[in-house]
Amino acid sequence: KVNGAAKPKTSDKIPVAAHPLAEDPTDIASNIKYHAQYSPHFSPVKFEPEQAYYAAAESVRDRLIQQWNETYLHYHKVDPKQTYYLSMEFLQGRALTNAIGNLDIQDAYSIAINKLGHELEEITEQEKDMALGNGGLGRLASCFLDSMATLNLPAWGYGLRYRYGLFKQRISKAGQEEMAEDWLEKFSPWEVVRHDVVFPVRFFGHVEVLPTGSRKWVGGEVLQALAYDIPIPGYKTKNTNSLRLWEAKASAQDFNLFQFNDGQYQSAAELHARAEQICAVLYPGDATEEGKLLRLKQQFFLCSASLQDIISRFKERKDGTGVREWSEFPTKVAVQLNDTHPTLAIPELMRLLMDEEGLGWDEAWDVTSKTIAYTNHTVLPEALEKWSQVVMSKLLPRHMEIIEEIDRRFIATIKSTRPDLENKISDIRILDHNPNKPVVRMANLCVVSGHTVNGVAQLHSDILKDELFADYVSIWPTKFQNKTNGITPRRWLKFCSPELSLTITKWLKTDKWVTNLDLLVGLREFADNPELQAEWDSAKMANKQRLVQYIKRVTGESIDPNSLFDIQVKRIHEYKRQLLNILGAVYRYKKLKEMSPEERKTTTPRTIMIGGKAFATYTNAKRIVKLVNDVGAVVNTDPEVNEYLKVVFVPNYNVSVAEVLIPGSELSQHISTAGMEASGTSNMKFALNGCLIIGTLDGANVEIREEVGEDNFFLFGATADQVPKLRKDREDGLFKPDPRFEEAKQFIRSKAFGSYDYEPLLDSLEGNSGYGRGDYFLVGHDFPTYIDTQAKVDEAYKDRKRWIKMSILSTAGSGKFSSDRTISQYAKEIWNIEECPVP
Ligand code: B1N
Repeated sequence: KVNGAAKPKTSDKIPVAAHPLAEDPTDIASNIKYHAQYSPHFSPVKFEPEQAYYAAAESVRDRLIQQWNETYLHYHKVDPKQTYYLSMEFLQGRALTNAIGNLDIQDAYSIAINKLGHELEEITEQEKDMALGNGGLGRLASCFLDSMATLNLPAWGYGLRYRYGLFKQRISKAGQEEMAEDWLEKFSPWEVVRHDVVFPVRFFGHVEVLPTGSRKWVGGEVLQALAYDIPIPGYKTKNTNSLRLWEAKASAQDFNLFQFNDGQYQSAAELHARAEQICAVLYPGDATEEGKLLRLKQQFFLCSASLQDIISRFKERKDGTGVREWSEFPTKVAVQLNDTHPTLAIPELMRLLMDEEGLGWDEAWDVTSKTIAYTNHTVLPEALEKWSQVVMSKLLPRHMEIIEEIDRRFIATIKSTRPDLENKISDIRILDHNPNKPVVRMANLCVVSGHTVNGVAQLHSDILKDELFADYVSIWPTKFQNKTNGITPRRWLKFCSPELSLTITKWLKTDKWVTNLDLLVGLREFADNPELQAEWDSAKMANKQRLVQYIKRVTGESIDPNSLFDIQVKRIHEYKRQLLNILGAVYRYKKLKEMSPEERKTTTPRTIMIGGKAFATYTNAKRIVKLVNDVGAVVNTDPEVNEYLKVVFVPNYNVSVAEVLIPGSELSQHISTAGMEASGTSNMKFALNGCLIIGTLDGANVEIREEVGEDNFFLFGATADQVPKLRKDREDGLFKPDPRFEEAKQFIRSKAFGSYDYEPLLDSLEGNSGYGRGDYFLVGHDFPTYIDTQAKVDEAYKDRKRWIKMSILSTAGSGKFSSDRTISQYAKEIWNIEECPVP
């Protein structure tokens, strides 16, 4: 590596020139130099990896902009029906590797950057993750954007441009510490501000009745929503879609110069300060609702700005014959709500159509209900959004009126058409008039107003139909669908695991699997082939080595690449049961301690890696993080066992960390209490990368096991239909804990891992505490079969051939989990949109 003053001669010979669409590496290098010089962000003396990253990103952006403009103009001309994916979260990760890969300019860029004295891999490391999401729900939205562009679908993402995305996690003696993560600290080369795309968004105020009888929302405060666009390139296609992120602004008129000159600096810019708050931070709640006024403002801000934009595009693309019919709107627009967070799109579309465009209720309702569809991502009661009617009436008085009217009409219809449901009305109506705290139930509003409701894995969709939304199914039997989640094979295999990708391409004799993932089944016939097995083994080993380096760099820990790499990475939550994992590790450690040195030599060495962020106020989740770190500190420094077991907490788990961990994994844990994980998507990423899963019959695990074959899946634990009875037994004192479970807990209680007070955490696994009732997540029930199944894993790993075969079969069976498949199904079965390829 040669930086700064020591630049090699080749670099000096390359002319500085703008070649925005260069093919030749020297011309690309010229264009990169051009950006370093003429789009400067740093003083001119340096050209270190950081400067090289920004200049290279800007040169890649040149070509994206070309395709992007062509795409917009093409859609404008053809005027197809378009999908708008509304989401409070997008977890994009890094963009440079992805853009270079999707544009298929990897080789040329790699050479060009070498000519400038750098390594592509090194400069891509300079990019900060765009982490505008918490976990699976946000990452799913980003995988969907990649697939929509790759499938040439006219589809947009709409979100918020948070200043601070998900917090950065530091591990100290005390456990997890959170720090603000400033992804815009310098600037993002991937966003383009559209100064011509600005919409007013109102808060508070009141409703006025006009002489015509129509109603109008006036007063309050008005902020401006300004559009920032991020290009979303498809893989090997010209189509480049947009992720439009809104930023809140106050206008110059709102700046009180008089007050300012009078020295009242704060009140002079009051609205500016409030505008800044709206997009300041992403709510770090994953599955817990904070119920803050600011969050509701954020949600409305996203919905209002996006719908005004969608409506203005609908009007703009009229066919030259004059104003369009509003009844055409659902033939041009599909709006997908990513969970209930953007539910306010429903009353906002009604308001815009009635109060701004002059439609009557029935006409507006017809348009709205044919336009909007809703995806549910969780059945956890605490994550089902309920907003106080009092707060809603203050912040959004007109929307509250509209919601009341939707509720009233729904009840009237039920009363007249379904007398049998009369006694269910209080459960299924939208408003909950509980005198202590009257609320609006957002999921109910979505189900009543949307044309389609879907779950995100078969089991989850069945639970929605049979339990959560059962009464609605009897009203609208065809409204409910399943769309099993998926992941993009570009980021999650092709780009993050180049060696394995090359092996796959070689044996399938085609690289078409990248856009047709079902082709991976073709690997099955070679699963026993010793040549493929050897190549597979060495590709996996390359990924393991990369992971070894990474762990060394971020934790200082040396891990053995010949040990079994066992990984659990996801948000820390009691239902995801990281506690089961670490109790298993504690039990393993204790047994290793009890063995003779000879006996230890017969065991399968393991490196257990656990990573994930805990919501800042979720105390038990933070205790779990602390426990993993404390166990690691003891085990890893114990010379008797640390050849056979290491326990590593991987700090600050995010998308780019996942891109290193997942390819290097051999076993991954997806061990939630059955019925609680709606789908999971990292399970798909691991399986696709030839990693075996130990897991429960929960979420998409069920379908993964079906696809990879039950012999290639380490199954354990209670099933979803057994859970209610097991909980009841537990409450009734009928549960008899396995002695191994007691032993593991007792070992922690003995202070073997330090003096931190783990009593509250361990107590959540006992009698009548924890989540209200003791061991709500059934860690005790599932512990013995978990330990037995882990023993089977150890045995299987000793047989290298068998293990590699299982690994190949995991990849071979992962075709179904491409987000291309998921998105094609949404396009056909929910959105009714077609591809619109840019010529
Ligand atoms: O959505 C993912 C699923 O794969 C996961 O199983 C599911 O847990 C996740 C409130 C959520 N459900 N609900 C949320 C996120 C943020 C928030 O403020 C709830 N996330 C999921 C994709 O389908």
